[in-house]
Amino acid sequence: MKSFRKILDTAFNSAALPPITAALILAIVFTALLAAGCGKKEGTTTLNMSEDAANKVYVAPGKYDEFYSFISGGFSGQLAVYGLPSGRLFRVIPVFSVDPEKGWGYTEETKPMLMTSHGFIPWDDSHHSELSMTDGVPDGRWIFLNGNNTPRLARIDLKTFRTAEILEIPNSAGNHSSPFITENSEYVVCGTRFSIPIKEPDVTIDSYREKFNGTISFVKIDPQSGNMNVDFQIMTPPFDYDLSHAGKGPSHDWFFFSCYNTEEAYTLLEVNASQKDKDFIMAVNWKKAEEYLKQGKATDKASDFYHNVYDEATHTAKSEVLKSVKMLDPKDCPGMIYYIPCPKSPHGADVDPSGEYIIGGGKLATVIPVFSFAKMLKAIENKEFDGDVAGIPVIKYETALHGEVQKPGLGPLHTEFDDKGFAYTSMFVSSEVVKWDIKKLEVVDRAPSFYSVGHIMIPGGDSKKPWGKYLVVMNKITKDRFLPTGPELTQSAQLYDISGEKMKLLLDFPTIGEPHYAQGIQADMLIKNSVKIFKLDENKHPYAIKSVNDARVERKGNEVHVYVGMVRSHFTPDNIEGVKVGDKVFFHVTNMEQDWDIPHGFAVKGNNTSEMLIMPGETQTITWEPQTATVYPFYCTDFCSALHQEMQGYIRVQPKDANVQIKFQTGSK
Ligand code: RUQ
Ligand code: CUA
Repeated sequence: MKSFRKILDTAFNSAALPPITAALILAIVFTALLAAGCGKKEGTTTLNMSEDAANKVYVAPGKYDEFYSFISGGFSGQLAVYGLPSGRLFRVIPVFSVDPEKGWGYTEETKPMLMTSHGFIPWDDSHHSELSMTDGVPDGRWIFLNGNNTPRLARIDLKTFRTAEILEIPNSAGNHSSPFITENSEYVVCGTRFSIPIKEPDVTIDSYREKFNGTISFVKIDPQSGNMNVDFQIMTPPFDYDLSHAGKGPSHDWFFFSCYNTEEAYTLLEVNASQKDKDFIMAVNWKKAEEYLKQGKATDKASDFYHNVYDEATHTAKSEVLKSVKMLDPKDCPGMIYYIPCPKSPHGADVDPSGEYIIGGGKLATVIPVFSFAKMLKAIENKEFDGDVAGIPVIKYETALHGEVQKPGLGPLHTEFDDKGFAYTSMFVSSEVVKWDIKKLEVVDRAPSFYSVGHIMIPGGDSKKPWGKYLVVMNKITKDRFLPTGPELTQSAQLYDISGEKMKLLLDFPTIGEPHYAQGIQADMLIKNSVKIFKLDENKHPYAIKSVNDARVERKGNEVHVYVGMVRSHFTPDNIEGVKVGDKVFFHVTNMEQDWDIPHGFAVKGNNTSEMLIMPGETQTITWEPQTATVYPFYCTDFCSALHQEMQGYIRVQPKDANVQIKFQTGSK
């Protein structure tokens, strides 16, 4: 490891190197690091581990973890829920994905959640999660997740741990700088990674500089229901907007976005977007934007996009198609946006708990720049600008700078904070976490990560009040850390104890999908609100049954609607006849239980969707188009009682031209 760091130090200290050479060296050395197993030294782990570590992550059987953590699933499109400090996986929440384990995206009720202007899209790439906040502190109501590929924003309800809402983001591509939130959950932002042609769709790619634009969307959150709508968008120069964070305290009115590719390259970005010494942090005064919106400065931009909401009263999602958004152009809105130069291709744009310091994580930078919000305001007041980009003033680097952390390591990516005035920055290339003093800008500790850390997370670590006890490190490469599982190894995270002066590695744990960013919250805050059952009385699903006496089968043309009731351990009805090939069968299944943790499952032989998993008091529907005349079994898929294996039934399907009547029964009825 050391020797690689030396090579890199040399590479970066030779300031004479043109930027392209530095970028190339970086790439070459990184490749070498990978080839060398990321420079792992035997015994490094054991050095850090101790009995103490085992004790610290041990959660005795039957005991609860202290924190929930929500780790994004990257290209799995899901969000996974783990306990800390144990690292135990509790639940995988399907968000932008189908999930046959739960029937998500297969049942008629959940299919609309995955509708977009491009049709039904059962996949996305989810990088960042963000908890809702009150007074700058996670409040445990909702968690938001971004979808990169087909730009979407999701809200997950933390009472049910289910996706409650998905909003497509128009005029965007690669919704990456998302879903960061303001102190009182006024807005969640969505910044586009790819700039795209917005004014006219069909243009040549080489007209990028003239015809492409970025957008930043401000999605308003209803304080009661959590419902999301695109309040306004801001059209920006064609850069790549990477990450962001809202201000807090004194900087409450502002949002900070990192951007790379200020070179405005549209090909071979690896080289062409690494030319400049500095890119930008974009500071947006969203209060000003709101004023301009009120003054009617926005134009209506026609845009088709989907808004999907899951209603827990009907247990059903509905889609609506929206047609237009309000677009603000910075040219008409002086004082709304400023650029601050930031070395070099920044990823993280992180605001410390006091709201005074803004930290840029320049992937290719050799320092960590720390900006001062107060100085930024002064610089704006005194018009200390270095020209402008498309009318947006560029603040002079030094005038907004609090200072730089020197020689922090290589490839600073992302910074989180503890409750004692320290910042922690992940270093992708040198594969470590660096702890530093925010005021003094001095590195006080460093700990290796295994390997190539991306984001890090301290529960509450991007809020006003971090719980500065644990640090989760999310790695890009696991190499030799786990049992081999073929060409692809498990993804993983690591847990560090940060309660003392030195960071201590406690645990490696595997994760679902590729973990990018995560959030953590004290478990007590969620436990008390967790829903145990849905009240059957309050079930407003149009095909729900409240009593087994209402269980029935009805034919409507070639549709057969089966109203099924489930109670341990039988279906009502469990014998059904009178269905024909060519029919479309709708199983509307109500779980009539009113006990916690008693879902029932439902599956029928040969059905080419998935099972359903129905929570107590809930109704779900699956469709089935039988192809062959015979008798088909169906059964409960979730072990619900000693007689779960008896929870089964038959449905008879006859030839297309058979002259049959619907018949159904349970027992001798
Ligand atoms: S990112 S290191 Cu797309 Cu925030 Cu993953
Ligand atoms: Cu119901 Cu198993």
